[in-house]
Amino acid sequence: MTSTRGIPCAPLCCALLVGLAVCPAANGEQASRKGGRADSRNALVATIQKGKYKGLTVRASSNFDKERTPDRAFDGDLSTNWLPRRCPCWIQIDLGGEKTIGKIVWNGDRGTGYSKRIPEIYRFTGSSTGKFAGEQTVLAGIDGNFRNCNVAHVFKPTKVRYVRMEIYASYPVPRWQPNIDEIKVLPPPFQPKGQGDR
Ligand SMILES: [Ca+2]
Repeated sequence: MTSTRGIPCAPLCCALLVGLAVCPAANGEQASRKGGRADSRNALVATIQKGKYKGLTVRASSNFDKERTPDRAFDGDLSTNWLPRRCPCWIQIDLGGEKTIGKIVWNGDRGTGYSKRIPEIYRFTGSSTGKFAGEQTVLAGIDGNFRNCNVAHVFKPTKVRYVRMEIYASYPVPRWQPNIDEIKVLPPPFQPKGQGDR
């Protein structure tokens, strides 16, 4: 099912299901099939080489070349980035164990040649198994981001091991690959009043 612009309707499904934890239509395997095939020259599984996530594993639907592998979206360096081959696409991190998270911040571009390729429709989902086959929880996302390349999402504290960003369409051209410099997966920024008192 597609919209009149040819954009997968999965995000709309999610929007309509706000409040429900699981959105099977947003599973990563679907994004993987549409997002492209593996390139044998460039590994789709990478280990983060520096920063606070050093040593953790990242997977992605594709990457454009060996200079912009998926680990570079988590290396703490805004001058390095992940660039997939096309959109829709996805990238996910394995936190190494279940963590309680409540905030995600992403940066899209630092003025490279891809500065006009903004994630327009995207979701962050979390999973304890890494399957992303329907068990995942929708954490945050936007339908219709036309200008922001630095976005912070705060959501209900959720325990997950794997966090995935699924990008369904870019702006201004839905199929153009977006450029992702950094994704930060963070603990809840505050404790809801009263929680833990009993
Ligand atoms: Ca980076």
